[in-house]
Amino acid sequence: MDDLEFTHRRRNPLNGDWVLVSPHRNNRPWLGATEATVVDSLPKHDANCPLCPGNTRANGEQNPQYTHTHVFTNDFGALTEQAASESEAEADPLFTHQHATGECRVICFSPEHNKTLPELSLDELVAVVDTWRSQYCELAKKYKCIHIFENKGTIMGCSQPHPHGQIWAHNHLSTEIASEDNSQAEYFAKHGRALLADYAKRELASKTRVVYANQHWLVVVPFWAAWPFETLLIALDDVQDFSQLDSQQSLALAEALKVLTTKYDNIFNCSFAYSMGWHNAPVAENQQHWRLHAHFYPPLLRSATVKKHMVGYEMLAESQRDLTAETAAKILQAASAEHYKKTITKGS
Ligand code: H2U
Ligand code: ZN
Repeated sequence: MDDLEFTHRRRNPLNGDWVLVSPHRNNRPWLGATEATVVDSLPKHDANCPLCPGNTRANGEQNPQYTHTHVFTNDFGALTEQAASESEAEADPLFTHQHATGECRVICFSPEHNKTLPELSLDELVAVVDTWRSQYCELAKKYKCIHIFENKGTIMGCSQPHPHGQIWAHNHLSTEIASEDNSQAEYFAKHGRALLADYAKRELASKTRVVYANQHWLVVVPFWAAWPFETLLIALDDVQDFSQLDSQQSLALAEALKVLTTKYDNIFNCSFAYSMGWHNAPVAENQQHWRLHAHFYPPLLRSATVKKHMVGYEMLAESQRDLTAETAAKILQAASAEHYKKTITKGS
């Protein structure tokens, strides 16, 4: 693919979006992280944190003395179980609207205020995966579309440093899930195979963009990545949602999460901000076209503070990037799988 050295566009087969890639602008050889190490000095327990064990939240409720993960209903949830009215939504072509009901929850990943995902032990990460799984199973009885995600870092609008994620579950299909569902169903109808199964195979064969792989999971900088260090975490087995994961797949997922989030932190020796989230198949019969996957969208570009701004052309036209997916993958491949904080402790 020599023509990829010149400005070109790449298409995201999951949602149909295009990204403009300008490799001539920023693919200088990477010299490794030149950043000073950023060490945050957060306490293990913060009396003012609404997510720490034993503390009181905004609604006056007290958190239990939890020891692994803790899930509670978001006190300021964007979705509620009650619809505004019983009347049918109007289908006005210019003022179209529909009722939206659902539930929003918060998941504390650890009782320790100052730990992030890469700093959790494998067992603690398995507990996070198991919580995602049990929450999915419970909510799938009631809702069609279950978004499990994490906003990490103030740069991404995350309000609390305490390690946590969120769940928004609802009955309508969100825009992104609807378009990924259509694309994967179309691909399956045409080729008789799942789009992401084929994609994972091709990436594993070429290795160019592969960041990490184990028996059950693949981490790749997708060919169509829009964010500088965007990755896609794909289940290698024929699974469509969290309810299907067995203990081996869950353990392997914990391992993949540990390596990926550690590598992220090691790029700029800082706690690497991102929004990540799971794309489960919509709850329905016959979802063989779908493959369970997660997207990681980190905003940092050049340092612990210099982020990629999705403005101007991106807002008005389509995403644009200078750093190619292949260069980003090389940087992630070269990043150590041992967390920089551990290296400091050892070295001092
Ligand atoms: P972020 O992941 O964007 O930081 O959101 C944390 C969520 O925690 C946010 O949605 C909820 C906020 O509504 N929250 C509570 O439900 N209760 C609290 O006491 C504080 C934060
Ligand atoms: Zn806390």
